[in-house]
Amino acid sequence: MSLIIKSILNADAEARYLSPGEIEQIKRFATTAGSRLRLVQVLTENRERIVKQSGNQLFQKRPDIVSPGGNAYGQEMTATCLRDMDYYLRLITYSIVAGDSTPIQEIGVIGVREMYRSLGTPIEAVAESIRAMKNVAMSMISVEDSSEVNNYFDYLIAAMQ
Ligand SMILES: CCC1=C(C)/C(=C/C2=NC(=C\c3[nH]c(/C=C4\NC(=O)[C@H](C)[C@H]4CC)c(C)c3CCC(=O)O)/C(CCC(=O)O)=C2C)NC1=O
Repeated sequence: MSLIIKSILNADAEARYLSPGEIEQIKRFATTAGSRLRLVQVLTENRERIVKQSGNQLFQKRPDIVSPGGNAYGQEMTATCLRDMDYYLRLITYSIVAGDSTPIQEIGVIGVREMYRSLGTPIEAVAESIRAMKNVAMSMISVEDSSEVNNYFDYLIAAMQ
């Protein structure tokens, strides 16, 4: 859900006009639209590089997960691991567009612990992979654009701890 839709639904639920605070938030959302879309473009265009580089960093730090007995051992499982990383990067781009962490939360966070527990996937290593993607992504974007992106990566990392 985008910030605009969310504000409208909240206001309408109470049959009221948008509050000055909500209008201010939407104004900020509108002023940052250009920079947010630029970010999404960079992340989208570089998705393969981001996932590959961070995947390599993860496997260097945690060789156990790609060793025999590890959850991402073998070509197919390693590919599935990288696919999960790509999923999370995609959810982050959705949230940057929406200006709202709801897409990350609803698609990628709710139930994630239980899911990874049942798959035998070490969730702290998934968090590590997202931390690596954050660092690689940060090296591609300007400092002034980075705080918005940082927030969503951090939100996801925190949800996995
Ligand atoms: C968009 C929302 C969404 C998410 C998040 C998602 C995750 C997801 N990851 C899965 C598997 C998996 N996920 C991993 C990931 C890893 N293993 C590790 O050791 C690493 C730490 C990590 C990579 C960073 C692996 C290896 C599997 C396969 C496990 C197995 O089949 O035994 C599965 C089981 C089904 C399948 O194999 O596709 C799901 C549903 N699916 C979704 O639709």
